[in-house]
Amino acid sequence: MRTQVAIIGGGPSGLLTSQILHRAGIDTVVLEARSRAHVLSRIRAGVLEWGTVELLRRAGVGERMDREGFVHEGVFLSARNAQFRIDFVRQVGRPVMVYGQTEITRDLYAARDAMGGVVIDEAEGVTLHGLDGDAPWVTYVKGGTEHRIDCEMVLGCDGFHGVSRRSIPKSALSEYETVWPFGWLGVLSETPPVSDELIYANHERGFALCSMRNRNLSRYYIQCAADEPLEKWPDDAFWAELKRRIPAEAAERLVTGPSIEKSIAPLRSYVCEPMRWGRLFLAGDAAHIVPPTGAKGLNLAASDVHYLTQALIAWFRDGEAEGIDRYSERALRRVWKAERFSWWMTRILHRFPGQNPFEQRMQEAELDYLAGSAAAQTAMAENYTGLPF
Ligand code: RFL
Ligand code: PHB
Repeated sequence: MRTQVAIIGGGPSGLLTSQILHRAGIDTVVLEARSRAHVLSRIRAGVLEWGTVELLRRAGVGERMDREGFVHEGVFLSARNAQFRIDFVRQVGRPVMVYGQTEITRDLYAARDAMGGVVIDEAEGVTLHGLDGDAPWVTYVKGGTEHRIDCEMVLGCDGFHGVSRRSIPKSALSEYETVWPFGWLGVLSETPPVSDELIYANHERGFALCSMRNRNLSRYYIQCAADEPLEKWPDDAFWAELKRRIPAEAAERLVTGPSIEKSIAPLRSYVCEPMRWGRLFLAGDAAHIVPPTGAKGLNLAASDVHYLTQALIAWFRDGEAEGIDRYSERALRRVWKAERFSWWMTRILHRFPGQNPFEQRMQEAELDYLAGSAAAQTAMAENYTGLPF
């Protein structure tokens, strides 16, 4: 098989890239290791920056999001000495959209199918070849047979554990990483959300977050130990712990019910530089990971896709190399700022093992400052709703 662009990974980064390139007349093949049912059952991100919303609309996949998504003009933060709302629209003139990653992936698959896009699922043993030349190729096994795709570019959109980043020689990469000393226990339940807007809570027993997917689907998280067994958290224990950590009036209102999904996610900050090696370009979680506190992971994937598709369109249409040559530098400037914001949100909201009273007071002062300063709220709102592409 031959294509212009081989895309490794059929998550949001890979599908959105394929969709935008196809609309620009560029031929792509997407190789996904898992089944479509598996990809569509993942429960992940929920908050979209306004730039992500606009990118999805431009890609022709915004219709259901605009109909079913929820525009949030602000967010609540709660801590012992401060409980307050940050009004995004007042501070920076733009809201965010609450619309699940699961739904975006579904919309992207439907759009790819409608345009006759090629997405090969259950592709095993994907291997990248000839990345340092100008005629790379990719091999994979499907149904016991090995296949080969010749292409001009390879895009690594295969997440943190994918094969793409590992195909770059270690000596060509710089990696920066912090593993946080806790995880998030997440629960999805078919209950009405406790609040119209998200609540991020700093509590002495640990962080908690109230989020949502729709009017009858809630998503809640509590900080837990990264290596805790899930069996430690039957539904009753989860709800009881969540109630302790969120503001009292929210705890009173909280409607509980059986969990329909429950999982523990470790928290990591990670960046790999550069995001390009020869004919291989990395995008999304393949190149960087943020802790979920700032709701930046999917949004960073979207901004990478924006820079990368613009660069590839200029290259394929006009033979213009400036965009692909500067892709890594452009994307990384935004990546590092989102890393900083996610790191800051994580630091001010969680309980750290061995946190001493001074550090505790620093956290309280950060939150108190944020509660009382329009300047601090503007900075928070500017980052949360998304820095410009
Ligand atoms: P994905 O979604 O991991 O997709 C990569 C795809 O590549 C496939 N793959 C391979 N395919 C072929 N060959 C191989 N060797 C392969 N290896 C892997 C995988 O099967 C998969 O289908 O990466 P992508 O597309 O870059 O998208 C990134 C986002 O998924 C991620 O950043 C977000 O989910 C992060 N995130 C959040 N981001 C936000 O912007 N807002 C949020 O509110 C938010 N909340 C979250 C989150 C992530 C979470 N978890 C569980 C990690 C909440 C949680 C709990
Ligand atoms: C979610 O709804 O899953 C969600 C929302 C905000 C975050 C992280 C996750 O910061």
